[in-house]
Amino acid sequence: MLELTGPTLPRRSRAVALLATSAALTATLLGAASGTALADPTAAKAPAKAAAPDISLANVKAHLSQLQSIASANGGNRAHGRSGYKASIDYVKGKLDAAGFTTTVQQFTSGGSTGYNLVADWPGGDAGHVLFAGAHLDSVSAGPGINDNGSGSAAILETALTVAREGYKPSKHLRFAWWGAEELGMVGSRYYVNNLPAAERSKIDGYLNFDMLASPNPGYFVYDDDPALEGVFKNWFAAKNISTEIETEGDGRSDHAPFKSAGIRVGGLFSGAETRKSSAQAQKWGGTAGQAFDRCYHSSCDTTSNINDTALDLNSDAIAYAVWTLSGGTTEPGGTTFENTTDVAIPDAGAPVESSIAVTGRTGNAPSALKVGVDIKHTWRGDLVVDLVGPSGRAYRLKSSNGSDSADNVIETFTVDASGETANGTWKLRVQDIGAQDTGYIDSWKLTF
Ligand code: DTR
Ligand code: ZN
Ligand code: ZN
Ligand code: CA
Repeated sequence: MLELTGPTLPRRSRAVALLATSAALTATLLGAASGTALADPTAAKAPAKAAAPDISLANVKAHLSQLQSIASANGGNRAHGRSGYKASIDYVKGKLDAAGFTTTVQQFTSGGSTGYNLVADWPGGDAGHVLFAGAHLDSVSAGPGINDNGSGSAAILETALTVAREGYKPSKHLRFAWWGAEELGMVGSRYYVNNLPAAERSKIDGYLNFDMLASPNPGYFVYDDDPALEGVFKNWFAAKNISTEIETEGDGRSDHAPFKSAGIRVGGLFSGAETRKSSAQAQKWGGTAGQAFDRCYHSSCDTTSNINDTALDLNSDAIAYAVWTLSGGTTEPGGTTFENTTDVAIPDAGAPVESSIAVTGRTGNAPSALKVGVDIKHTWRGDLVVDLVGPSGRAYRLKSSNGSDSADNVIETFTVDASGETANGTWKLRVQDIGAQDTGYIDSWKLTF
């Protein structure tokens, strides 16, 4: 630790003799759960429950654009047994693998063609209690199936990617699935359930199904198969003053059916298909009475133009709320900490200095709410400019200079959207003193994922 020596001088003229130690870099991985000695006593506190994040509509629509492109490049559809379906599986799998999910592709045969289910597990959580969210990825052969069911597939994909980006640590184990051959009669999901050992089925606390979430003339329907799961969704919409109706026509008409038949609690959301919107429904939801919720249902016009953004956005956020609420986890602010406690002298009105932390052992990108704990001792903090530099070399401004801020020290935790950075790599704290007189040093700093 630095020893501050020298005469006591007026603030601005104080010259501080700094004895830099040469302590080795101590990038320490501290896990709050590990019970090891923690550099930051606050990390030992029970982490706060994580509030569900907003799901980016832009990101969900970007997935839909990809699915549209896939259909356009493969005969205009993404149907079971066609090249467009396997290309859809490959797209979704690629995103999940890059984000750190454990993915499995389960093959089955239907109608003489090979079908594929994609199952993605988020590492961690209580393996004895699984929260499961699914959507069928196949379209009919008549069209690209962007609402039916690119919408459900893209919404749970972006929810899964948000889990990874947030570094979410659920109490329960999270599983997501994209089913094949639903349009042939829930063939893929039934194959999955029928081949799941009873002991594994009993671990599934609930299965949430999302089939058609963005119908152009949307309704807001909630599956009523399980009162508790129904209540989670109804409460979320009620908090936004959006009335919902129970989904009455769907029994047996989508991938929740095989799970329900196996005695597993099911829930889900639906924005409507070929049925016409009533006047009363149009009164409360807007849209056009007497017109089908989705006039392009199972048609070639079920393209990216067949999407209601508001319904897609609301249903995607409702999914995130249900996943976070039902999995009872945290985005632990003190979960995994990397720290450097080596003192680094900051030259007075001089060149910037840097302190590095090598992050290892993580997967995917850094979170959108990366915590950066800074402890800089200084006698006039307004002189200081402080940046976080990610492994890419991009600088993220934490603190700018302020000539009138004469207070001592910068001891603060900053929150940075570092989701554009890989988590693993060398991170740096860059500090520059741009004002003459008054000096100090980096005492320690840390990153919490
Ligand atoms: N069978 C679904 C569409 C569908 C129709 N009614 C419901 C009710 C609940 C979920 C889905 C549906 C399909 O064509 O994929
Ligand atoms: Zn369909
Ligand atoms: Zn469908
Ligand atoms: Ca200075």
